[in-house]
Amino acid sequence: MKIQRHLLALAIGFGAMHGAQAVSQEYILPYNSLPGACNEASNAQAGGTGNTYKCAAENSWDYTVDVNAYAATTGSVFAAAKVEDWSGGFGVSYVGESGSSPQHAMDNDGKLEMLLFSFDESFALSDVKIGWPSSTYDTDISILAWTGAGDPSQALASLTSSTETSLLSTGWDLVGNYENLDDGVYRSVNGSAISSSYWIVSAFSRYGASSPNWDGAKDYMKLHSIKGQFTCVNSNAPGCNQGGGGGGGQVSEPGSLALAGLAVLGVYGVRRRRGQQAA
Ligand SMILES: [Ca+2]
Ligand SMILES: [Ca+2]
Ligand SMILES: [Ca+2]
Repeated sequence: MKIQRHLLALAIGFGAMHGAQAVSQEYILPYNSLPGACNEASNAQAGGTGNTYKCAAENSWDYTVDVNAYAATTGSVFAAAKVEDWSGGFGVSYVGESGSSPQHAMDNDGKLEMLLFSFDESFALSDVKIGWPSSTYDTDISILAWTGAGDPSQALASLTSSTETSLLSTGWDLVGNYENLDDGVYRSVNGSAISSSYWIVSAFSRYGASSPNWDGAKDYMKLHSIKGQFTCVNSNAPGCNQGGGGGGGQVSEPGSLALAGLAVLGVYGVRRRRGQQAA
C-alpha cells in the first residue's frame, strides 16, 4: 500500500506525588482521523537505528510524547532500532532484519523488539490496541513501566545497559503480559494503575521470569493506539491547566519525580511509504 497512515493513541499517567491532580478525561485518537499528529523528528539510516517519532496528544496538540524503538538478541543489551510507521501502526526494524512481512512488524522473531514511550508527565497506561495482524500471527505483548528511583533519564540508561533477562532488576517493572490481542480492539492493561513517564510495549517476553508458559509461537504486531490518564503535575499535559505559567499542580523541582499525570495521548502519524512490506 502506498499511503501508510497510522495513529497511536496514547494515554499515560504517572504516580502522583505532592500536589498532583487527577484528571478523569481520557483521550483517544481514532485511526486516520487527525493527520499530522505523529511526525518523524529524526531520521535513521536506511534499515537502521535511532529515529524518533514525536506524537501529539489528541486533545492537546502542543503536548508530545517521544516514541523510540529498541531491540536486543538474547544476552545482548538493548540498542536503538528503527520505528517503522505502517498503515496498521508502529513496527520496529533493526539493521540486518528482513524487511519482509511479518518481520517489518514489532516482533520477537530474531531480536526482541520494543517501543519506548517517553512523556514529560506521569501517565497511567490503560489500553493498548494493535492495528495488525487480523489473525495470521500470534500477538502476545508485554508491558513495562519505569518505577526506579532517581532522575527519569535513568530509565533510558538502564534500558541500554540491560539485557532481556536483566532489565527487570534495573528499575523497570513488568506491568503485565497480555495474550492474543485482537486487531482493532483495545485491550485493557495495567489493572493496578501504575503511573510512569516511561513505558515500554514489546512483543511478548518473560524477561527472565519463569512464567507465563505461553505457547512458543513468535509474536508479531503493529501498535496502533494507546490510551491512559495523566495526573496533572506540569501544566501542559492534556487535560491539565494549560496556557498558564503555573497551574495548580505544578512541580517546582524536576528531581522530585513526583510526576503524576493522567492523560490520554493521541499519537498518530501519517506517512507516505514505499509500497514495500505491505501488511
Ligand atoms: Ca521487526
Ligand atoms: Ca524479527
Ligand atoms: Ca506467542
